[in-house]
Amino acid sequence: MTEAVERKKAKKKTKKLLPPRDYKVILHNDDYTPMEFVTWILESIFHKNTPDAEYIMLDVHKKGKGVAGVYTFEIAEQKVVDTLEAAQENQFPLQCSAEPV
Ligand code: TYC
Repeated sequence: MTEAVERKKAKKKTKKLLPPRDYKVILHNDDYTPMEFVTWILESIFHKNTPDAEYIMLDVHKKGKGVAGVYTFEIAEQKVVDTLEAAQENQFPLQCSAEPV
């Protein structure tokens, strides 16, 4: 076996560490979820004050979707679950998702 092949075989594979990625939590518009409920979700789950919550809700209503907040993967995932659970409990079709920034 050539020296080059030996070295390649022996070389320890080191996993490249990438910086942690942030995730946007996206709220999606629909025709049935009440505006007050979306505002309440933004206040209670995303810790927005009332004017910010109302602004984001109206932006989603007008544009189809919008960012509720930016978090680490685990926190973003939990916010999506909490939002979908609250919507289901209240029988609203509100949709929420997460995507990398
Ligand atoms: N479009 C809804 C209505 O008119 C309000 C709404 C806003 C629904 C934002 C979902 O993510 C949403 N009642």
